[in-house]
Amino acid sequence: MSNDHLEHLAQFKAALQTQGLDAFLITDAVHCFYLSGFTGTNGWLLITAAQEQDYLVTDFRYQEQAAEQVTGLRIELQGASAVTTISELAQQCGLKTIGLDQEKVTLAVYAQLKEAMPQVTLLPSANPATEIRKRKNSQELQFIKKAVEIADKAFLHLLDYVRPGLSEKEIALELEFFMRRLGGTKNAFETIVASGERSALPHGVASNRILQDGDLVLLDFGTVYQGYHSDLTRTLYIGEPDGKAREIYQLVLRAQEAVLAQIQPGMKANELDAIARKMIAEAGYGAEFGHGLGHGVGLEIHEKPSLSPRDETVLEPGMVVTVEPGIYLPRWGGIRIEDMVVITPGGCEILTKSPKVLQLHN
Ligand SMILES: [Mn+2]
Repeated sequence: MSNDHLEHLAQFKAALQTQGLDAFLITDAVHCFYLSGFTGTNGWLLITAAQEQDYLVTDFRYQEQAAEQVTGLRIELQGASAVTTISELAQQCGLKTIGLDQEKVTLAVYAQLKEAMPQVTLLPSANPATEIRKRKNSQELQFIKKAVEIADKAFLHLLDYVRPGLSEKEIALELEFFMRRLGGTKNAFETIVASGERSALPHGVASNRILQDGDLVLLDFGTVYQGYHSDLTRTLYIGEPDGKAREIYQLVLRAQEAVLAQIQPGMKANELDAIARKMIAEAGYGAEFGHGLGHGVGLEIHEKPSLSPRDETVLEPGMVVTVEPGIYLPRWGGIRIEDMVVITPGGCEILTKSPKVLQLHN
């Protein structure tokens, strides 16, 4: 497994140099994998701004695995603790200021580090990798496309499989098993199968409710391939949809298609959100679209940028985001349609291929 971590590491070191830090400490597994290729559960990275050598600190259990997976960093097996080893490395390298990932380093670890190296200034900082991770390289895009393809195939299977009499949990299980068999390593998040009035819960995880004729069924799921996630939502109607279901489905679909047609690099994230929000509000359902339009996807299911009214990130080629407007009416139901796209120089490439059909004939 490789995610081109040497390219990420080089970008990270370049970003560090502009921050005035001698080094940066990474303690979480996702950033560790992104920058080193290491998939173990215990790996800390000490990455220097201007020195040649960077370090992965892990323990005995991962000695061989680290040697196989990691290039470009020196592997150090931790002694008494990872904290002790990091403080020894800091002294050897003559580091005076070390940035700590303020989102990930716990207060307990912060206190231990301070005690172990009183001579070093420890600065809670934004992790430069969260910015770099917004833009996916071609290898990452391949992995994401594979994760999307598995979810698409699973949805086609569901179009045959879903029928009245099944419980939401049975559907979730069938779906998850199907995606694993196609090579997905795990669920991207807890599978949402929300039927009937439960479809008004935007994150209604599968329950024991039995599907019946006249139900809306909101399906939101994804898988992980080589560490990269997919995220797909479709809403089905069991039997002949009534006028209200058709009206709301068409509104959500038109809002989504308007966004997909207008995405351009250079636009701000919140401008995309505004396109869908305006259409839905003008139709009288503004208050019932209570979440952001979408979010970045990659090594985590929710990444930057967020396509929300508050996010002013300027969109750039290589960013992968979801576009998922929805309308939720308590005691009636909800409808959401979600695709994943990658921003391209000319607009976007829609990665999701699943058909957008409301009526289920089974
Ligand atoms: Mn999503």
